[in-house]
Amino acid sequence: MSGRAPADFDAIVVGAGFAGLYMLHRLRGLGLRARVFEAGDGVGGTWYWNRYPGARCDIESLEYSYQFDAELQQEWHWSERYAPQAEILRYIEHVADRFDLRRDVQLSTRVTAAHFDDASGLWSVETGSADGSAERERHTARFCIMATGCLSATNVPDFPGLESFRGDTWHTGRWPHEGVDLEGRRVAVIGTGSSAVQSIPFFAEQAEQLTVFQRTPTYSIPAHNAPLDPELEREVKADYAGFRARAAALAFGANFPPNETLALDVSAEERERVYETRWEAGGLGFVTAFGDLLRDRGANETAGEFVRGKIRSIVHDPEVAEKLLPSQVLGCKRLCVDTGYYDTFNRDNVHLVDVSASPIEAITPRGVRAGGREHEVDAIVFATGFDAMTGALARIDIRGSGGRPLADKWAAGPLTYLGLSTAGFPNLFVITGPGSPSVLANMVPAIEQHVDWIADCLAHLGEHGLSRIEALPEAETAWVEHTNAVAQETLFPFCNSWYLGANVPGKPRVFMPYIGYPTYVAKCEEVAAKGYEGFALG
Ligand code: NA7
Repeated sequence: MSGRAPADFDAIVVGAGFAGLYMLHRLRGLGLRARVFEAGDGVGGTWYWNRYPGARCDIESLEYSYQFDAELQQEWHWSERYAPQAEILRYIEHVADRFDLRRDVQLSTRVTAAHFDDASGLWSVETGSADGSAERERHTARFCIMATGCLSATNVPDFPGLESFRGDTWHTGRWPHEGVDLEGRRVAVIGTGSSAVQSIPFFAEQAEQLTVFQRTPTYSIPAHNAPLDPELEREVKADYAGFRARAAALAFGANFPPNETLALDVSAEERERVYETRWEAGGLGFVTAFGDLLRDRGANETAGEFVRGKIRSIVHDPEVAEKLLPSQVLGCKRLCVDTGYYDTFNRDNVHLVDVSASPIEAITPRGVRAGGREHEVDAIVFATGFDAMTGALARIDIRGSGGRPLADKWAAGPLTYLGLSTAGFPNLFVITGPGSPSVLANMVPAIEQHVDWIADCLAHLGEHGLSRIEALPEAETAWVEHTNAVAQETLFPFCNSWYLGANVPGKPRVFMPYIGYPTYVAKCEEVAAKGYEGFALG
């Protein structure tokens, strides 16, 4: 690439999860000098941090893996239908070793700032040790690539009195590596999203008393997890590429393709039969049981009622069952996938506190106060989720051309072109950023698609003697409008989900992911084929 001011690196990558590691591999393949900075003491991103009991992927393991290397995907053997956290972390570590990635990954290093310098055309990236103890350092690079993850910035609500609590507190997304012994303890769990749904059955087995504080009841579909079927593994591995291609045409998995039939076009008996089949199959494929479940409230209501019926049949105490019944649009918050979640509420040592009408008032030295009553506990688990999609970027002081802070530009919600890039921030890329399918696709293939697009783009710049790329404001505006318009055609914007930022008080309410993975991929390919349409190259 021409016109280069000397830089420490060609590219700096922030984060060493699935995205950062593959990005490094591709950058090396282009002969570029790259450095990855990672706050954790190990690689793995999400799967490094989320070690709470029961943590596992809600996408099936044969699909939740890299496909960039045919040998890698043949060699690796998953032990279960849904891989547990420890196994996914082992896989990522294996990839890091197999492709000799670690020597360019600087661990225990938090990126605190990234500033674009107009004069040199370089990014200046400031790092410190993850605990803030070591001196800050600055490194320059022509390209800065944010592989910071969609669900990495943890969210602990600002409950009054939080600091006064005398017992232990943990967030599911920052679970202690040495584990936690709950034997004989009274434990509170705040939240009933995926992390809570996966961990509550484990906590209930250990703790003396478990009190679950539920603000919104959740729809959860059984995982029916089991050892991986060797016959299925053989079949998939016989034509892994074909399997991946079929999966790429869908959002969440090749095994349960969407049913195009509309729920309201069939009889009640037929709907029941289809829902029962999907329930028995288990997992996220439930939401694609009919073609209109995320488009038509009446259709959605039939699926919601089916799940409510299941909850009533599983939970013995009708009062508890009633409290557990979700009423919002099914699938509008990400569905949970569980093993024994609802059944856990049949245990004598598990108590459910509904805080939907009267929110948690305070954390006291001895417990949690809600509805005017203090619930005494020895430990509190915050299963309260993440500042999703933008949180990790917001925690870095990112400034673009003219010193403009990204926080200012995104004050009313994220603005991107293709979720990859934002106008006014030249040579900055975001992997699976807001405005891309990301969390509404299978994350690993979505990451590979972004990384490949970015790598091909850098190769294009190099081949043409160019050193700068920046999204055009008009292309960005059109993309944001299109992303919103697509979302408005669905039921997604109609509940308080983290897709909308609704779980973080004060966060602008904007639907962040792009709905429609295949359409999105086609658009990215078209943009590249047209010489990076919508970008200014220089
Ligand atoms: P989620 O799905 O965001 O769940 C967080 C939970 O915490 C959810 O039930 C929230 O209730 C609850 N919450 C948040 N703030 C409060 C307050 N102030 N009071 C009471 N309850 C609260 O996070 P997860 O970690 O479970 O899962 C995140 C994703 O990871 C998941 O979707 C998968 O993709 C993997 P709310 O629903 O907002 O009323």
